[in-house]
Amino acid sequence: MRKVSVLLSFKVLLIGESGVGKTTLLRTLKYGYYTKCGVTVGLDFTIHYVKVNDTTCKLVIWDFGGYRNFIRMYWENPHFVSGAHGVLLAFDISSYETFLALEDWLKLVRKYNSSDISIILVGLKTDLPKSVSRNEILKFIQENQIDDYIETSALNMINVEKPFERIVEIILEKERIPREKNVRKRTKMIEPSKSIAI
Ligand SMILES: Nc1nc2c(ncn2[C@@H]2O[C@H](COP(=O)(O)OP(=O)(O)O)[C@@H](O)[C@H]2O)c(=O)[nH]1
Ligand SMILES: [Mg+2]
Repeated sequence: MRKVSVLLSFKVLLIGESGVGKTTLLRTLKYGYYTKCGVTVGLDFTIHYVKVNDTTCKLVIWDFGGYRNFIRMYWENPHFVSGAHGVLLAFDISSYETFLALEDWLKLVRKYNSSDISIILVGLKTDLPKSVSRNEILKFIQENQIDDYIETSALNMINVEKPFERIVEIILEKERIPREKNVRKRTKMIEPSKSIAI
């Protein structure tokens, strides 16, 4: 039987306050073990591949430095956040401030992307004592049309790959559902960049 494997490319934003553990999560994903890393200055990119059934998806993950002066830069240069297919909205489960700051990050994402953009809330550092209650997290998810919630600990290697696999599943699922007429099209549509006949 002839099978076709298609490589799809998605722009995924990894955003949230500085110090919540975004870059560490990416490095743990890449190397397979927990490593410490330096502060992200401006913006970093990581490529990661996820296979769903016969489809290989290439994630171009934009890892945002979370310092306030960088945030101003993102607001002033919409191309940083626009045209995204998915968002991993990250906070540190042991820091209530980083949870409160999610609203600002969400505003930035929503302003420059289509209303049906796929968003996963990611609670990082679950090895530490929790400062955010389950109810507050559920309320945030419901009020902000978040597609899923995943807790991870890079330190304990818990759910390191899951947010990246799940965002692909959600993006693909949304693409299958016909768009409502009034939903604005994404700046960049998903395009098959390669077809391989096996
Ligand atoms: N306890 C704990 N600390 C973590 C974890 N992930 C990252 N860190 C620490 O949190 C700090 C900030 O991490 P970093 O990845 O630079 O955060 P970013 O600014 O969001 O990219 C570093 O000292 C990391 O070692 C985790 O899963 N558990
Ligand atoms: Mg970083």
